[in-house]
Amino acid sequence: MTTRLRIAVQKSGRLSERSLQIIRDCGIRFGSDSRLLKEEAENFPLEFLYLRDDDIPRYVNDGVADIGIVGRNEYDEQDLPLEIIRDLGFSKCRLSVAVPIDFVYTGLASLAGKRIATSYPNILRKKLGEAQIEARIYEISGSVEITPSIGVADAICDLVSTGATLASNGLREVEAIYHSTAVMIGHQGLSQEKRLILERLLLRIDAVLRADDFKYIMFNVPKKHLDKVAAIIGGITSPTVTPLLDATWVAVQTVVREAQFWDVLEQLKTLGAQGILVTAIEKMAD
Ligand code: PRT
Ligand code: ZN
Repeated sequence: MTTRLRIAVQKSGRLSERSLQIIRDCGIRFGSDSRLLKEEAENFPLEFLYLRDDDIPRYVNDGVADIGIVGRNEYDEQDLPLEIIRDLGFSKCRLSVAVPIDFVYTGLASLAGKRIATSYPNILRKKLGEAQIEARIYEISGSVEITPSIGVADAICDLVSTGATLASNGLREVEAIYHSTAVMIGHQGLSQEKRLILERLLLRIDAVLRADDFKYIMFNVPKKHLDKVAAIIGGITSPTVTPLLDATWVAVQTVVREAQFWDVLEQLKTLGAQGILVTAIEKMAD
């Protein structure tokens, strides 16, 4: 029987689609039939387990799955001895304290002696402990945002992305205590065979993630500005420079970090760059 690496992915929810997309972008084919609990990839020794996100760290810890994709919040809340293999960067959110509009909040100390409802008691307890604040923490598994209005809690600590849910429940976000993204977690004692499969998978995942971080740009610029252009774009590798028919100009091709892209673009314009073309990169191996 061939050894397969088992990956636990959220069955249906905020993490599902992007988790599966990254694997698909790695050239791995599978059906992703959400009615299934388990399926095998067609062209890579990988097997999927589709589970509730809360269950993923435990399944990985128990060795039922070898690796899994969860929000870092879930990983830290459960505090199991697992390894974070990669930060995948998507599903960004924060765990924030929110209070009713009329609550006078001047800092975490305002929570002393209050009742705080949350689905993340361990992360909250740790944060309050560091600030030496004692409060009553109520663990609630869902609809945390309604607890102040029904008199169950004075404040809440919940995940936030846009903040719309808090606003529509008459709550004000006052302090982010924790930031999260989706992470790939792994069992610490993987067999040598599974480690090798994981390494093959990571080679692909890294190429996919790197590609997301960069843009490929091409432009023409007066040759006399080449030094300045090189200083601006920095590049992963030295830019490719091609002569043009007009000997006073050159064409340049390179990659730039997505985060710096707009700055770079503005600076290139001031150096007289023309015909700037920008394209997404599909894969980018080291
Ligand atoms: O069924 P299952 O147990 O698998 O799923 P779930 O309902 O427990 O989890 P799910 O799919 O809601 O979230 C999975 C993971 O997505 C979380 O553990 C976080 O890591 C991440 N994530 C990112 C979020 C959000 N953004 C988010 N906005 N998880 C929850 N929310 C909630 C938020 O608390 C609020 O109630 O979504 C609501 C909308 O948020 P706003 O701020 O945009 O209004
Ligand atoms: Zn869940």
